[in-house]
Amino acid sequence: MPSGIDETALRAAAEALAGARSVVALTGAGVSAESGIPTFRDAMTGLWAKFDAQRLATPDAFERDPALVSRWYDERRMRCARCVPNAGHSALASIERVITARGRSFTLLTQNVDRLHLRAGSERVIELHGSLFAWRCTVTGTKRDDLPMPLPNYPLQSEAGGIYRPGVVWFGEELPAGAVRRAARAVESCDLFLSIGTSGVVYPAAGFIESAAGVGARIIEINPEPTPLSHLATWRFAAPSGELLPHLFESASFT
Ligand code: BV8
Repeated sequence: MPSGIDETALRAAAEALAGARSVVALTGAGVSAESGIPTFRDAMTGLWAKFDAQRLATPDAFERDPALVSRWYDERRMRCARCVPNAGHSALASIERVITARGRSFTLLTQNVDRLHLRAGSERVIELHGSLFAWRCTVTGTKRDDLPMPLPNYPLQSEAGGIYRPGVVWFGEELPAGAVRRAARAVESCDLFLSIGTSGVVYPAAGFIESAAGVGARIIEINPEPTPLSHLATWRFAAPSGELLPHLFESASFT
């Protein structure tokens, strides 16, 4: 058990999970931290230390320097490919399996672009911000997730005479409408919402936490640090998700 965790609160949150009719989980970069992937805010080290992620993850940056931005994403893609899902990813996949086997609803909204939830076996995943493993032709919009690692050059020309851009949602870009619609529908009918490893500052993703509170769902926040939305949490666990989630799952007496 992670140090400093209130066992009574953990048991109460576990019972809420075991009895929930419809569960939504929102994950952020913190869920992948224990897999060795730096959080979005801590990501800018080494060659990238002089850049600001929020400025690099924009259409303008790509427009200005497609080679630099393509290289940043390709290096992140290769780093993620070398990492493996951690116990937090696995616990979420187990929670999904147990809940859906009982005919109840589970939806995983992720802001992460590392595909670790899918590699851990989660299936009901909505990738709100796309994926590092998908690239898109700037002319035809054709998506490719089979491009060689590393890319042969930066940027990589596409067959249609354009270039391949990262298949992620940049700041200032709309999220995929279908993903937002499916996410909003899941949140509207949820009675339990888990906010895990996210700083809760990027919208519209963070807005799903507020929407869950708005429909009366109970909220479990798992994050070593408080967030601007911690006040909405019914239970807040200041612990790494890779440690807390397995205990939450094991403490839940699913009937
Ligand atoms: C949009 C993909 C409509 C790319 C990402 C001005 C102009 C345009 C838009 C805006 C604007 N002002 C505000 C906005 C809206 C903007 C926004 O929210 N900005 C914020 C910064 C204020 N949003 C957008 O632009 C979105 N689109 O609004 O479209 C529109 C269109 C045009 C004009 C206006 C509006 C698009 C947002 C998506 C951007 N793309 N990712 C890439 O990866 O390169 S966002 C990226 O940052 C991540 O995906 C993630 O979502 C976000 C970082 O958040 P976190 O995941 O929470 O990660 P972070 O590092 O912040 O925190 C990690 C947390 O984990 C911490 O709390 C830490 O304590 C915790 N932690 C650490 N270790 C652990 C842990 N927790 C648990 N266990 C651990 N072991």
